[in-house]
Amino acid sequence: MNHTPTTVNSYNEWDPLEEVIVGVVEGSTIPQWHVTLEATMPKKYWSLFRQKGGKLFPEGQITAAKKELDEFCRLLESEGVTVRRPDTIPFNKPYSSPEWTSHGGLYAAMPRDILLVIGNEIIESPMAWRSRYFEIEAYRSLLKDYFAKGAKWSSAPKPLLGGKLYNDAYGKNQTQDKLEYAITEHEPVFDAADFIRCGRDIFVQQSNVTNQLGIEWLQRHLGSTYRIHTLKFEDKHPMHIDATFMPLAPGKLLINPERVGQIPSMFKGWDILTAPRPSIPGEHPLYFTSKWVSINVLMLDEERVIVEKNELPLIHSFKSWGFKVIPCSFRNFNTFGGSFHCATVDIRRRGTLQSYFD
Ligand code: DAV
Repeated sequence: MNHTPTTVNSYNEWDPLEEVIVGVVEGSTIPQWHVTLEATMPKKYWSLFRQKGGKLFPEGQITAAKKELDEFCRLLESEGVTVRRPDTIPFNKPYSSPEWTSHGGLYAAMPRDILLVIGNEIIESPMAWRSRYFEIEAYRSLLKDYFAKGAKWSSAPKPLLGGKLYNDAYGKNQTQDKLEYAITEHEPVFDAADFIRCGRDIFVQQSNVTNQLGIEWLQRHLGSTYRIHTLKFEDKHPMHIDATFMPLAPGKLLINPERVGQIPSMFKGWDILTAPRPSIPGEHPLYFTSKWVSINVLMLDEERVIVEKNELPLIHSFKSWGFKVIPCSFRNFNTFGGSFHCATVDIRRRGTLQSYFD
């Protein structure tokens, strides 16, 4: 077997990007209604999830998003990045476990949610949504290929997603000062997108898909080489850190001003880049996120950043902070719940494990 230690190699969000997985949107299915959606999804679309869970998203929206994704892939390739795609599978098929059933899955549009790359290791996340239980299927051929080429391939303990994992009382007694979550500590769960990597230091938020046991599992799995820091934000519906807190390069931290109050003391001395308000129009459908998906950008290295073409205030800010902006159309993809960071997972960045906080 040909073991190339450099096949999978990524420690942070900014070393020069050499290879990336970009999601696919074909087969995207409306997730079935569940308390974990109640805790995170825009109210405007609750009735859609309730009524149409298990059915494909409208074809026109899928086609428009696919066009942008394909264009994004061409852009990455023109910047010298190798692009790999997951398999296209239909997610509108029901399945069940001994305890529960799901009308269908979700999609393979957001590799950042499901795969966590730390160094030469790819970790499959134990995701909390029942509609994402078999999502990994779309990535298995890629994972087998990376494994054959020498990558370390792991999976967190397979969660059972039974009733005890969920907080059925969610929303019924929420008070101003105490944040409650839709999930309990019954078993470890996390989405990879609640973690953001800065070399030896990894930052995470506890959320409606990531519990303390999931965070503890990852810390013990990675061992003392890495330090996982749990951060708290002013976000009543947390799910995924990457529209809130985005370390972009050594010494440069992009923040969502509505959610980040106190800057963690470790970031003393860093430039704190306060994102301008998103400019996405109110009528544009965003089934899964807030408008702050605007700051879900992808770094190609410490300078080049891919930003949605219509986010003019953000583009202006990035330029004034000294970045080289690469604009790309992605509004129709945003509809499905993410932007350039969510739609990708870095497989290889040219760099080594370092500490940025000593
Ligand atoms: O609405 O801020 C966006 C992140 C999606 N992965 C939000 C969540």
